[in-house]
Amino acid sequence: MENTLGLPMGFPPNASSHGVQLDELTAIVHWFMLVLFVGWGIFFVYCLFRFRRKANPVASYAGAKGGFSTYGEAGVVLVEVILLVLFAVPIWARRVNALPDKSQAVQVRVVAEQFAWNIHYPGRDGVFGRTDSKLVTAGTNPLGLDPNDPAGKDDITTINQLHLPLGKPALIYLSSKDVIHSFYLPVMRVKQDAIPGQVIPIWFKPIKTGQWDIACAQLCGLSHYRMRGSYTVESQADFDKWMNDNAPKVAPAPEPAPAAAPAATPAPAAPAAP
Ligand SMILES: [Cu+2]
Repeated sequence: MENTLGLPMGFPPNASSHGVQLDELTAIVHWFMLVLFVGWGIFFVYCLFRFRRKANPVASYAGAKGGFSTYGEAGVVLVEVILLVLFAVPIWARRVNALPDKSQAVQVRVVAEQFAWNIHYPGRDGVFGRTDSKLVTAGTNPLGLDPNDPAGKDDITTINQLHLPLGKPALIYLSSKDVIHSFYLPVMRVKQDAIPGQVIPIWFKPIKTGQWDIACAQLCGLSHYRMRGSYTVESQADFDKWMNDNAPKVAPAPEPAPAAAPAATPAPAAPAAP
C-alpha cells in the first residue's frame, strides 16, 4: 500500500490532476486527528488519575475557575472562522465554482437513471441538442433528444460508456431523471450527487490513460448494485477516432427551415449547457 504523507491511507490510484491535493489534505486531516486523539487520550488518563475518588471524596460544584476556558473557547471559534472565510470559501470558489473554459474542455452531459448512466456529447458543433422529458422513450430515446433540433443531429449518445481525452479538462453536466444518484469516479477523486431537477457542473482533468468503473454511490433502488458504467481515458487521437466512429451516420445538418418550429414549442428549460 502506498503511503500518503507517511500514512497508509489505502487510497485507490490517482488519475486526475487535483487528486494529489485531495489525498494530501485527507492525510493532513488524519495526522491532526491522530495528534488530537493522542492528546485527548493522555488528558483522559490524567483526569482519571487526578480526579480519582480516593483523593476527591467531595465533588467540586464550582468547576473550573479563571478565564482560560472562556478565552480558549473564543480562540477556537476565531480560528474556525479564519479557516472558513480565508481558506475554505476561496478554495471552493476557485476549485469548484470556477469552471474551465468551455472551448478548452470536453463537455458531456451525464444523465443518471434507474439503473444506468446516459452519456450525451454535443458532437462536432459543440452544441447540445434540445432535450425534453416529454420525448423520452425507454430504449430508443432515453435522453429525450428533439429530432427536429438541428443542433442535435450530430450529437453522440451512449449508455454507460464515457470516453475522455487525456490531459484535457472534462466538464460534466450532471443530472438525474428519477431519484438521487451519485456519480463516483474513485481514481479521478470525483463524487457528486445527481439530483432530479438540477444540472450540476463538475470538472476534472484526467492525467492517466485507462479504463475504470463509473459507480453509483447512492443507494438508488433495488438494482443499485448493477448501476455500473465504464469510462475510458485515452489519447486525443484515440478519442477523436472514437467520436468519429460513434457519430451519427447522417448527412450534415440541413439548413434550419425558415419558419423554424422551435419557437412554437416553449422549451421547458432544456438541461443543456447552463
Ligand atoms: Cu444510482
